[in-house]
Amino acid sequence: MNANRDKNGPRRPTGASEIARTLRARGVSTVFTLCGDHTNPLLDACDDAGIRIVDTRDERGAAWMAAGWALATAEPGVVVVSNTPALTNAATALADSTASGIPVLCITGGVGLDDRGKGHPGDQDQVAIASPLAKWAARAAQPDDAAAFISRGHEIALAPRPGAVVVELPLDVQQRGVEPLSLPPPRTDNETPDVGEIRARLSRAERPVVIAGSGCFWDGAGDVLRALAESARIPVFTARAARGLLSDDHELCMGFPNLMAPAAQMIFGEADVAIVVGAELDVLMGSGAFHPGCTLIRVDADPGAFAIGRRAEIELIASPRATLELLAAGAQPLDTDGWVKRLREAVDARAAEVAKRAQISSSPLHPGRMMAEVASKLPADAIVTVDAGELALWAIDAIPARAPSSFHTSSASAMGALGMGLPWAIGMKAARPERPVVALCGDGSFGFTAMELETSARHGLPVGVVIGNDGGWGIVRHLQNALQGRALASDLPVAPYELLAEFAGGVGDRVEAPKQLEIAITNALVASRPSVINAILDQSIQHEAMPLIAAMFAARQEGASG
Ligand SMILES: Cc1ncc(C[n+]2csc(CCOP(=O)(O)OP(=O)(O)O)c2C)c(N)n1
Ligand SMILES: [Mg+2]
Repeated sequence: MNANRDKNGPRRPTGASEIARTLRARGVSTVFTLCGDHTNPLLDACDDAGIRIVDTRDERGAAWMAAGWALATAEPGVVVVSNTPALTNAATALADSTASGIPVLCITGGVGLDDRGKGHPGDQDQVAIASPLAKWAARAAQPDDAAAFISRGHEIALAPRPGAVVVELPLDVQQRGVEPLSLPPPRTDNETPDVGEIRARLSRAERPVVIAGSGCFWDGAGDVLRALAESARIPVFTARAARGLLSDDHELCMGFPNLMAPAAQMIFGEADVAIVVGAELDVLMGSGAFHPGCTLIRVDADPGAFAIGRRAEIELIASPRATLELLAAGAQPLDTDGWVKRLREAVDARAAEVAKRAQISSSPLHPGRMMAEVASKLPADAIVTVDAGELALWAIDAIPARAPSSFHTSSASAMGALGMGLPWAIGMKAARPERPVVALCGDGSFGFTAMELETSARHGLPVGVVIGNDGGWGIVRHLQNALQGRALASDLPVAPYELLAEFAGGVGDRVEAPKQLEIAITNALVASRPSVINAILDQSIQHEAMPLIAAMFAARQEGASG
């Protein structure tokens, strides 16, 4: 118990209580944590301030839950970890959030400043450890300044380009008495972007396209994106955190601009004006491989985005929301009916191909049938995370994004890390309890953070986990076989993962046939406890993109040895 609380009369503010008050004032309602002696005062103060504490089983899980919270709300997620080993555990999730542009504020405790250099456990330089992983890492050494550091950290995490911020709070900084903090909110620059040149180019366009990326999500630009698309009749692709900002069901939405999708190949080969807003032109999007005749226009609040991919003719450093709003306001309908129709046909033809997988009735399950079954049961507001290698290819094909913040895949994260599917899902459920949340995991990926099932049960944050169990690190195994002629260190047992649900107080099912999966998924979507559906897959099936991926690796191998 807080020593200050025992005394009668008003409590004296401490570093910890001012931080908790500041977090609350900034709208933070939930923190994810795993306890430790060096954060007790802060957790105590958070509870006193009415902040919900979701305690987890591993700091990696906690930090990924904070990232999930961010992806569901467009606000920074907050994670509190105890000290050096807790920070290093969280490191993968923090690094992944920074790399993927997801705002997370990580507060780490630390040995008291007076105790430094005396051999206390955890007395390492956490700022040095965090610096390469974080957008900003700092130690709050003065109790009176500590809340200001946290406030600043919260702001920096969300500012373009978002990322993880780490603030170390030594124990004594949390405990000492302080003067209450009063911080004026920073002024925002409301300068109006100059969109004259973009408007002029757009007015002459015959085959325009907009690619909206994560920057549109963080900037709350969904409504203006839709307004521009509809008023100017421009087809739109959505990438990463922007998936679902314009529903995949909308006639002008062409889905994710994945280089392998026929509609994406059409825009790279034929678009005459491409406006890329808040999106990074990474390798999944062919690094923005538009043909030379296409005028590429890039808009981003962070000019760093322009450094990756094809150079643009026009680069505008501006808020995606403000820019799209201005473009929508002055937009005239373009004569794009033929262009939209051709793209639509390409999208629909591909969807029809994928839909055929719903007819495959073999057992063990075909991964395409598994995805078809899941997709057919998901309500439009469901949130899906995908955590796997090859399984993600099947998921990207089949699972539509019909609402903002509804589809998140680890393989689209900038690090390509595994293990976030379940913790992301739990963080999202904490933020959006009214929406069904499903994590689609590979059997390998699930293992990294499976213990968080217990967190999900204990905190009443039920998520459905569907494991595509191919008894292995499937995508690696397929590539090893293709490139080296044998698999090595990539087999796993076809383990009874459904039993883990029971241990955690949830519901487990092992399914091998489509009908069983249909029943299990229907139940999982309405369950009040976590569910684990262990879907046993036919290991002989490989996704049709695998030979292409293998050829890419083979070409690189040749290049390296040639
Ligand atoms: C943290 C981490 N470790 C290792 C890898 C390398 N890796 C990429 S895909 C993959 C296999 C994933 O297996 P699984 O989750 O079972 O999905 P599957 O490919 O079988 O569908 C591995 C090990 C990684 N991306 N991230
Ligand atoms: Mg697997």
